[in-house]
Amino acid sequence: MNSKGRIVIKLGGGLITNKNLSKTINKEAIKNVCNTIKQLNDEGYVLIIVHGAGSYGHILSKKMDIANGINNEIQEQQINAVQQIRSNMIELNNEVIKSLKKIGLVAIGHPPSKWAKGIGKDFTGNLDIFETINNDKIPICFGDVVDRDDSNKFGILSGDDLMYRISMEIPNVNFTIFLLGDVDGVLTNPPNNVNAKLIKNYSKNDITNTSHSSDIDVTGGIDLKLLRAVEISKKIENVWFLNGNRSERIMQLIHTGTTIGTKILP
Ligand code: IP8
Repeated sequence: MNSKGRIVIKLGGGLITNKNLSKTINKEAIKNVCNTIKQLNDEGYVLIIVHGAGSYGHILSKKMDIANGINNEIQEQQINAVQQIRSNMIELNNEVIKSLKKIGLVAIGHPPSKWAKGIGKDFTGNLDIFETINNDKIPICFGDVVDRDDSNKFGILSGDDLMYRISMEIPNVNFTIFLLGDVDGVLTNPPNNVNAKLIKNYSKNDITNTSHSSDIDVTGGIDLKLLRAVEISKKIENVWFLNGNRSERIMQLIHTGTTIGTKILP
């Protein structure tokens, strides 16, 4: 492990897809963020990538009530939907891997449905796959439908829970970064509110009037992200929410320790 340490970065589903329209990808955003990842990799940082599901996962999960586990009345449709969502997620993951490959980076996808069980931050599964010793193969995983050992049979493991466990358990993480799609960081009000202002330092007791669009999002939206991020910040000094469309801010943060965005405090 080199002295620069690791960066754990989540490409939010709202950044890499259009969340409202089923299976619509934002290739330009993926390309830009991959270029930044390349720069970081060239500078010797070891990266771990997590990504969200956006419209490749949340819409069908919502429609088929996947988060609440098996429902005998619609069991058959649900089982088909689970297969469909898992395959959608691998497709989205492959788009990110392909985009990295185009610029000379090798990323290895680790679909959680194949190695993780259970939902929430106490899911089980061997996290050693993320503990790469150099930066020539970047591990990448994503929020997914996973099996559960209880009567629910399946459920949704969010990329935010993966961010938490990876940041807490893999050694030498110096930065944990959540990239958002359309905002500069955590805001005081939903982004469409004219009074919305950027919160530069967020800690647990800060009140935000977040807009968790539960009609689309089947995990916890910004609320779950914030909860996990605060927990991560107890261990990792640099936990940030940034605008994923402003790659220069990611570089500025890594180089100077600060930028426009929200720093999460314990
Ligand atoms: O977007 C959700 O992951 P997230 C995964 O990281 C699915 O919360 C399949 C909806």
